[in-house]
Amino acid sequence: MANRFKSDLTWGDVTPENIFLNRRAFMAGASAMAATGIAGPALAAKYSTDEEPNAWEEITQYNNFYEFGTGKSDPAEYASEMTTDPWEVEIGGLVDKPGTYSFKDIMAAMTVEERIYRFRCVEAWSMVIPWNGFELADLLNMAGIQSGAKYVAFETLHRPEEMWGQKRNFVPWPYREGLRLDEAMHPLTFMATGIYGKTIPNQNGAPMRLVVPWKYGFKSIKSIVKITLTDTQPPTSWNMINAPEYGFYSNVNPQVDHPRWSQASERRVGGGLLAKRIPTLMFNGYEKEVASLYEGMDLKKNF
Ligand SMILES: Nc1nc2c(c(=O)[nH]1)N[C@H]1C(S)=C(S)[C@@H](COP(=O)(O)O)O[C@H]1N2
Ligand SMILES: [Mo]
Repeated sequence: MANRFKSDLTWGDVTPENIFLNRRAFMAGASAMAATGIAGPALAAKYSTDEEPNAWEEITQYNNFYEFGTGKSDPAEYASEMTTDPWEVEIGGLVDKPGTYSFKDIMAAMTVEERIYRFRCVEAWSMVIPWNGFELADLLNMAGIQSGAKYVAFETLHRPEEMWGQKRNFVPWPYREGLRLDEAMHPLTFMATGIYGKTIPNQNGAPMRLVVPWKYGFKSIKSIVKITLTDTQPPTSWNMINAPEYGFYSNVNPQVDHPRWSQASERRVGGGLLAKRIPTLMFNGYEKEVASLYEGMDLKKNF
């Protein structure tokens, strides 16, 4: 456990050489790589885990993205119907520079780096994913955070003609998520635009999706079109659907069980259904980095 944060490694160090070489060739290709450009190994290291990343196929074919159906393979099957170019993100609320930003302009202003993070779904499966993207803090700072801002609200694209799941209303669309401002500004909080150095596939939330590695996966909202800074806690989809089961915070916590199942352990996807479950770590292993955000809070009450 002590080693989980040791990380002068990038995924190239823990995946087969040939893939790494391809990645280097890819990086050498001087194209600006709008969606996936990698800033360089130095930036990558600090927050990445040295656990072995899941395979591309696992990461991109076993998904939750209810806009395209509730089956794990539905997103891979249907998400190609979503148009992601052009893409605009409306940034508003308590910011100095509210407006509609094109994804292209956002990428031009951001420094893309790699982060290899553990990812833990509330359903008790997990993966290790080598994301590319930028810190959410950089984007919020670009918009200019006003002093009254306390929360950040996010919304996913609502376009039922391309997202057939939105024609059923068991989720109040658009999918919504939110963070406290200090959570949103934490350096681990990431906006992913790529995986394994490639443009992020639609089923994983193209062209940009949130990744909050110490929280259950449903907080990591996909295909974001709206970001609003607010002074009150925003409504969030799973909390609206079932508040007793899905709290606003939803920090990974092996000591607080879901009402219908234990959260003490998890199944690492790819290990096979009969593989031994692994223990779930407090804050998904990011305790050292984030515990101070919740000092003095009752984590059973504020689950
Ligand atoms: N818009 C939207 N975002 C979403 C979801 C969703 O259904 N719609 N599912 C969430 C859940 S439950 C999980 S576990 C992760 C899954 O991300 P992945 O498919 O990239 O692994 O996305 C989250 N973000
Ligand atoms: Mo999830």
